[in-house]
Amino acid sequence: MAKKPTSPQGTDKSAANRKPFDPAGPDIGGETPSKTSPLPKDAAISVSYGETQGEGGETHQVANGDVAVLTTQQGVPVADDQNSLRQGARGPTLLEDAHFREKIFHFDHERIPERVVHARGYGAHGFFELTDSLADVSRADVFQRVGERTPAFVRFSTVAGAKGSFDLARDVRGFAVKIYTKEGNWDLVGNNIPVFFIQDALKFPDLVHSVKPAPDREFPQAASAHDNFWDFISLTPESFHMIMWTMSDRAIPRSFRTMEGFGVHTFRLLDDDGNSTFVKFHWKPKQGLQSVVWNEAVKINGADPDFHRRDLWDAINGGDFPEWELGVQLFDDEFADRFDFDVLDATKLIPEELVPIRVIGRLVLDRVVDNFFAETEQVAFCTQNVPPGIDFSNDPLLQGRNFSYLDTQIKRLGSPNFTHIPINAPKCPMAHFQQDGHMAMRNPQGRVNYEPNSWGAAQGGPREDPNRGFTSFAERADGPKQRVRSDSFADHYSQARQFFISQTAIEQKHIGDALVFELSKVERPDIRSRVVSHLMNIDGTLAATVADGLALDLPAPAAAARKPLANLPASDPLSIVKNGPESFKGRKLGILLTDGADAAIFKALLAAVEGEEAIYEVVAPKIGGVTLADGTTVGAKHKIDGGPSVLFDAVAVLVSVEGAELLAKDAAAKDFVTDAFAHCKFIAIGAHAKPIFEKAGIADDLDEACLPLAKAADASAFIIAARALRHWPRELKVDLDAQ
Ligand code: HDE
Repeated sequence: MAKKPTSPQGTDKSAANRKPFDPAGPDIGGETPSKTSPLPKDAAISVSYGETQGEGGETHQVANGDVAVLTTQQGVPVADDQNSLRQGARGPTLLEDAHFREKIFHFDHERIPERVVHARGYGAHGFFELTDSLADVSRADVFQRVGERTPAFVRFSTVAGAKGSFDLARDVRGFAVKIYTKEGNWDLVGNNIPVFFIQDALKFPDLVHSVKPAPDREFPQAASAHDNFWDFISLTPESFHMIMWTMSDRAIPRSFRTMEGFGVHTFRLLDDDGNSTFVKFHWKPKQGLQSVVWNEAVKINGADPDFHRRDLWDAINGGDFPEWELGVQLFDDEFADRFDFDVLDATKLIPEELVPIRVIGRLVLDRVVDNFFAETEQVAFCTQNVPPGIDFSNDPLLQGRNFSYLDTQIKRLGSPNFTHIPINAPKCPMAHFQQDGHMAMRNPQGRVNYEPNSWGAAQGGPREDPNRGFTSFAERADGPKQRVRSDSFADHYSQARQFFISQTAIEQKHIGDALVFELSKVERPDIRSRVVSHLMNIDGTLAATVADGLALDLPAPAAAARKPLANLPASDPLSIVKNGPESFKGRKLGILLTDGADAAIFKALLAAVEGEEAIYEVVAPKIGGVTLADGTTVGAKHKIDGGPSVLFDAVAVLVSVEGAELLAKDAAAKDFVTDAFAHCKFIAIGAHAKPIFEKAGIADDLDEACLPLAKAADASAFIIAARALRHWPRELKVDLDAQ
């Protein structure tokens, strides 16, 4: 605390009588480093410098035998990190204080620009393991040897929100994978949705400007529910297939672990002879697909804005390593020519029924980052990073991305040497003549930094290798220079309709609800109406539902660039509900517990959870935990108002008679059960819990997914039932829009 000056600044009449101010104060018990109180042996302030320092294996200077001495960036030991150097105890700070200047200077420069899109992300390390050789169609080294593991880093992200926004925005999720192959890094920079809003990269800045906060008011944050976005969308019919996906529950995933990933574009694979096969890449989660419901997402954002990153961190640290299969859809020119749509159009997918997915490997995430900034923030994905054996198609979106990613990394990371940062550096040998620039960590050695040269093999440096090196597919390209969109890109609605009819009834309802919600935030009625005019071309019932939800007259269908639309059949892989998990594994049970609750039932519940390889957290009236009827004490993870039921996949309410009486008066406890009920979760109800449900007003509505937890044997029956994750028929009873 600052001392009130007793004399004009700059004079220090009483200095002789005063001791220098020690912010640690006398009551810290000597645990703060100071000249007079040496560091305790277990003081956790030592600094690890990672790989970039201490290269010669030298040890840091050590105080008292085992704790590193705090130093400046120059390695100068620091004697006092609590007080800047000043002239007299109350005098001015001296410019001479190099430690102070260095520390503040560095702090002032800690921030780098956040990503222009996908700013909020979370990364983890793991590996890719080949399970089926692709040597028949690709010479890529990573696809040759079954069983071989290649290190990988993955960054998941939301698109529109700022770095500090919340995890459960209704948004596309980035699914960017860097695989450190022996022939260079392969960046598969994908999303959790297999199509995109636009067909030409030239429109990307417009799309992103429209969804980001409006430039005058800088809101809304991390949301597409506003005029600018829907204005742009309603004038961009090619976006409507993607809109069906982003209005579906795909845009509010339960976890990064429960979403698919897609390379989106058509790529090429090249074999040793330069033959090409088209390919689309898919990541299929072993955890099954799962999403939350919108009302839940809104509440999760308040209760835990870090819901997704915490989930990934906890799962990996808990040894539950998330895993995805890598699948490929392979096809040739002949298929491309006869397919109803253009395989170069990123607003279209290829249904799995037409080109089945061949699983060729698995991606496992088994290590969290050591340092968020160094790894997750500094990782620089570039779509152009492909090793020999993988190549690009002419998809205009992909071609545009190949420019954008390299360009943006220089802006973000400040130097063309961002490849020298450990997370971006290949793990295979590199040899080239590129040099210098800001922060160059590696430069050519010796006299020769050009080629061709005549210095011979020993001194002349690396040489190109036409056999091993990267080659592009020798595709013939011809035609006039022009700004046109191919007619083969013109059908904007058929696959949107296919997506919609492939959903279960509850998923279709959620799409309608999402559209009504989003458009209800749009202020201009003409924009709302224009959106519905496109829905008319997709599904008449959906259009009517949305129009009704907005109290809008049904508009005429928008003029379609191509008619008639193709009548495509439903495709099961497009639904989340049809591809859900088969167990409660990796899911989280929230147990609302009070003092005096039945110990045997509690233990049975834990055993059932453990048997399913799921996890649980205890929510209690006090964070200190509870004492069960048999005297066992149980720690709590959350106090009730800090652990709402939206954080869990299913809930159990196990209370004593007194506990129920207490909780029946508590708003947070009542929210706990009403939300679990409204979000269609499975609920286990202990013998004494009824008063809480009565006071919450839902006792008479309880259904077959609200199971009794009156005896120990009920526990396993409950967890087995909860494998279904949600009891969707309930939603039709609790949602006004559905009645
Ligand atoms: Fe990106 N995108 N994008 N994008 N994108 C970026 O690169 C861009 C697109 C995707 O975790 C930026 O490093 C253009 C499709 C992911 O670091 C930027 C176009 C897909 C990430 C950029 C697209 C993606 C990005 C911003 C239209 C799915 C996060 C920061 C042609 C296949 C990567 C950065 C990470 C990030 C440009 C469209 C996925 C500006 C021009 C389609 C997962 O370069």
